[in-house]
Amino acid sequence: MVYRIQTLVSVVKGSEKKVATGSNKVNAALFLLFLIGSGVLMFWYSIKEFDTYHLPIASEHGVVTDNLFWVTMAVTGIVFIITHILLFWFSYRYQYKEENTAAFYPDNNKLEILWTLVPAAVLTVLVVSGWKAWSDITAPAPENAHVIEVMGYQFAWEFRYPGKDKQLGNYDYRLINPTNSRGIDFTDKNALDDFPAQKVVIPVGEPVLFKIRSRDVLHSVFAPHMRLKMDAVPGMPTRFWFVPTKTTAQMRAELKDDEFVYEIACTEVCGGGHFSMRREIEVVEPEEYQKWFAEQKTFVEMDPALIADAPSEIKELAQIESAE
Ligand SMILES: [Cu+2]
Repeated sequence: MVYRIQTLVSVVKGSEKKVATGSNKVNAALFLLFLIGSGVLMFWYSIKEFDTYHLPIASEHGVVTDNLFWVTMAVTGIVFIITHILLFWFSYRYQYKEENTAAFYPDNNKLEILWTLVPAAVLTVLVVSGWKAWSDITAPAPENAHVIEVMGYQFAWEFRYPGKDKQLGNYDYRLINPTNSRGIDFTDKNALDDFPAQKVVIPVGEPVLFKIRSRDVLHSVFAPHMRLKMDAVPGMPTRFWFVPTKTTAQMRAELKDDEFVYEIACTEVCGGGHFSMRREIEVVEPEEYQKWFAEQKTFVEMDPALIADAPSEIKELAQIESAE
């Protein structure tokens, strides 16, 4: 600081006219080199990895989110490119030279109005269209939606289907124990036909509602092909509904990849095993879904001890249901 003041004072006095012009030239050239180098790298990488960040869409609302994404990308991308070319080019073009003198340019109202109103208008359009799309996507699910509970914990997802009654049984964290990892209340008759699943199986073309919760810390459900992403928050159930548009088989044919599966990942860093929170979604034809649904075993069928302490009418109900 003191050195800078000394230098400036001596420049004003005229005693030290010579500022290091050599390092200025090098800096100016580096600015230009950085602009060209990073520009080339950015375009090269974006094009090379296009297929890994632009996955085919497999849900109805996915088309809307992708359109929004690309419109936003185009607007902000063009502005980004223009401003950065100018930023680095000006640093080069107007590098220090002894013969240059600074111009005094107090203000320009027209220009200021222009660069305030244009971005304000563009951002308003982006924000309002995004808000509209988001309120459509997060509107209440249709009555006939297939409900699936998605519970995150360190470190996996657990899925629960409501069974024939289409009603998930209640749960309470105080009921969680080694045989009841989800804390399901088996004194609630709605829980009697609930069943677990290792992967999410859903019918194509029909609405699906994920009821999302967490057992411990923050997690986030992420199904990239479905353009689905929703946090799992302990103590605060969240939800997301969507309509899958392509079966796993159709997507395999489209991608010419027989191993393809839709994935669910956790997209909230939640601890050491975060990476392992991978599960599959299998999208099938509605008939196949009905068949699969009917074949599943309920929690109580798999472990009758779960209702050992339940009232006698619950036990009777369970017997009637398993006899059906
Ligand atoms: Cu997680």
